[in-house]
Amino acid sequence: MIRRYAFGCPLQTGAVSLDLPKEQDGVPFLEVSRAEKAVTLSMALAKDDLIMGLGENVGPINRRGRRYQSWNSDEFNHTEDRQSLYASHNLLLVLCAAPFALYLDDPGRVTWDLGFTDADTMRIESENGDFDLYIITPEDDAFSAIDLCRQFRRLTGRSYIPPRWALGYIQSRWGYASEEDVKTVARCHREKHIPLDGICLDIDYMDAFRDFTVNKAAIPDLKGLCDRVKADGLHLIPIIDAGVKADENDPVYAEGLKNGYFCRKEDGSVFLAAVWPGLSAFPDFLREEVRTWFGEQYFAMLESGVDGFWNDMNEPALFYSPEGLEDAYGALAAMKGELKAHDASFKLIGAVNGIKNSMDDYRRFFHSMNGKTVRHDRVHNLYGAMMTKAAAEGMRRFAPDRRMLLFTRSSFIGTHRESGVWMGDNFSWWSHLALHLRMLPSLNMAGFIYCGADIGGFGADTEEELLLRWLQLGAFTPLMRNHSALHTREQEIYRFSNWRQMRDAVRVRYALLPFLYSEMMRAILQDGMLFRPLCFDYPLDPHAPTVEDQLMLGESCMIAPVLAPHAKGRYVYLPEDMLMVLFASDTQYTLSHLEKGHHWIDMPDGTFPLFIRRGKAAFLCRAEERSHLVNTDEMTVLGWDHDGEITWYEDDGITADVSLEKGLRHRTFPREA
Ligand code: MIG
Repeated sequence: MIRRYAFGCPLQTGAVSLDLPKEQDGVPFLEVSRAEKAVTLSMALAKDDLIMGLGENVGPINRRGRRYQSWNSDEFNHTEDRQSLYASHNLLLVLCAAPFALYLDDPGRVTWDLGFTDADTMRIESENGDFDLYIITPEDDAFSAIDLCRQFRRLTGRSYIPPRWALGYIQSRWGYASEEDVKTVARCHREKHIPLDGICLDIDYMDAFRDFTVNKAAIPDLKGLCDRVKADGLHLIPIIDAGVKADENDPVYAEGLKNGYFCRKEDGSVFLAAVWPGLSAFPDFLREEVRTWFGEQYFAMLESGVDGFWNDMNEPALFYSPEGLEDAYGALAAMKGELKAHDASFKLIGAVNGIKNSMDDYRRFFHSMNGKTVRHDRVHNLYGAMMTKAAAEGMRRFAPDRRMLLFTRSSFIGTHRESGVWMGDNFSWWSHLALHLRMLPSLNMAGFIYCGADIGGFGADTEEELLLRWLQLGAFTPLMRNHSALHTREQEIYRFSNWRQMRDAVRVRYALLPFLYSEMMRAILQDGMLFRPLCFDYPLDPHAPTVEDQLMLGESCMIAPVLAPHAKGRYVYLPEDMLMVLFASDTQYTLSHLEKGHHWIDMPDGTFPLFIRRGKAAFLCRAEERSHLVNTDEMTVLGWDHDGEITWYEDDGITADVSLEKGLRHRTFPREA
């Protein structure tokens, strides 16, 4: 059951796709209070109530005891205390005696105090005070959390469906700049027989970081390169940034300027801020005509043969505005000679650091929404979502029948219908490997099924063992991309001495690919989740809510990867009897029948487990070096006590029009002893 409550004049975000009538009664469960514009919703929490959701954020799966802020941020420092990352997914699940979910459809700043200030109280505050609040209550007692998420998806629409090849391994690095770089990556994977399906181009492919340009000196013929890459069974995925270089010789800028497509300041002039290309203008993606126009800019590269894009810097990230820079210089000048030793460095650094992604700048420019002028900060969290909508709609117009790969850094609810997400700039830290695991279910709750983190870690220098363990988690995530930052250690698999074990993790992924694709598609087409916390599936198991380092995967499986250095194994909790498949490679693995309960499990370096619930099954196919070569002609069924009937989903992996019924396949196997 879903009910809508309107507060003030809700801004139309497009997040929700069901048109529900406004309730006239008071909001259930929550106490409502107002202070000026702001609205606060609060509720008393009982000791064991669990709070989950909020999509892309740091912290535990059970978010109880913490605070968060919906404010899309270009934040490369994903430390434990971060209250915001790049996205705002205002879905919260309150799993208490009368479980419910709430969705706050508000594009401005929202703070979530989930038992932080007062352990027994939850307080949610909307700064705008104008929003639609949706309250979802269970329709089904047995699986209430899963059911709440399913209803949320019915409210907000079906999740994005990537092409099947997007489940292949993707290699990326900030720094690949030329045709030579692309060829080298392809060749080195080939030489060591490391499976690969895609190569990402980061900003270095552009001409001076200008959107929709290609540096001709480094890539003289993009179409020729795409053709060659395609003939090798690979796909190119270039990046696009939100800001458009303010240069009248740039056709995108000139056209946007002529048509009034950029965000403006109060005095009517175009708002400019520095990002990678230098001073740039920001398309007003909140307007439909601007989205249509920007979406068309993707066409030329699509014509050259690229099969997808990633959208970046769309919070939007702002290095500084000319005004902000002036203010900082002014502040520094005023400090000259005046600073006292004990606070000098703080004040100096503060004045300079403050120019980046500054609130002053976010208040300096305006959008036009349905003919009304709206200051950016009121709708900040929609910006990346609307850029990505522009790209998704453009690609759909370009090739209506074909699926394309798209993933974005910034998002809002609704983006899950158009695109995948990657989790942004993590570090090569073991703690971020664990963070990757914990963010998967909360992103899935919010509808983002096609997602993943930068494998190996983006910032800082990766270590061989960390990359290996990360690949062993990434082997199960829909987006499996190795990506790293400029100036960090190069982390392509082939550079490491234990590349064989890393390759074997990727080969396991390819052997599982038809199974994983099937599980992902069934989750998407049934408004379900691919990754779930254990307590979703075992609501009566008192230990399940405490498990933050294992996940249910699809209908049949559980994962429990190694997340610590030097570990030769780990403790795993089995909520029921399971078959453990301990992979050393796609063809070498051991099977163990394990009973419900706690187990220490040896998982030496090159090995990693997949657990299959008793009575259910998974299957392996023959691994190949490209995903399109992996087929279901032969499969090895893995299971314990299953009935020998395998049902899976399969399609051509590229046609946009899909249906669960048409895709379901069955095969019978002799029952194992
Ligand atoms: O300011 O394009 O998160 O994946 O490599 C950094 C360069 C801009 C941030 C993205 C990262 C990408 C990087 N970008």
